[in-house]
Amino acid sequence: MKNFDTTLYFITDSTGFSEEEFLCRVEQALKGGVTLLQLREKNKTTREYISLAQKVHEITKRYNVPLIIDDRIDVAMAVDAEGVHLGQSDMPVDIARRILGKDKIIGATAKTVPQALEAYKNGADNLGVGAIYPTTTKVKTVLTSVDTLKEIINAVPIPVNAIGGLNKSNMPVLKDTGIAGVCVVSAIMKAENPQKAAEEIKQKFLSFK
Ligand code: TZP
Ligand code: MG
Repeated sequence: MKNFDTTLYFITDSTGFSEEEFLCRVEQALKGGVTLLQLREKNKTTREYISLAQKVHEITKRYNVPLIIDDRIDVAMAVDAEGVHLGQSDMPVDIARRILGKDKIIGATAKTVPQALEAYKNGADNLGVGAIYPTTTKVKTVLTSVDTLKEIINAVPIPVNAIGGLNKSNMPVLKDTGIAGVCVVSAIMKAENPQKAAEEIKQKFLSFK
């Protein structure tokens, strides 16, 4: 049985950071209590993506936190990451499951109940739903209402993380939704102190969960 904790799901964005600064921030976030970490790179070559993923994996392993690779099952396999996250234009979940096997974590993006049900039926372990708020992170997305989020949570038995513009101040919107965890990029990545930011976001989430 796969055992992973979706409470504080941190998605990285290396844009604007030197590799050294990026890796340092990743480690600080892990020190702050991140429970699941996704490496998300949109502009790297395959070789660059693998190289960075290897370095990030060395760090996440020390903190016993699963490493999830965004979009790319080849990169995930190359570095023996613990899982992948697949969007609606990425490899279909059932095919990824066939290739990766039952032990890897496969997460999927869902913006509607039918998408959530399909991902679950095809073998997804967890879902990311959003954007709940407008985001400054570079992503093609539309807003998902909290009502739709609740419908998705009620429709599938797998953990759902909310994503998009979330920070410690606006997170209470997730109260009473049944959400399994919060997913953030900039609230940790761009924080003055990523460790403190992670600690505070986690504490806030657990205070109303
Ligand atoms: N998918 C929907 S919103 C988003 C992704 C990858 C980005 C969220 O970033 P932030 O900085 O936490 O708003
Ligand atoms: Mg994707």
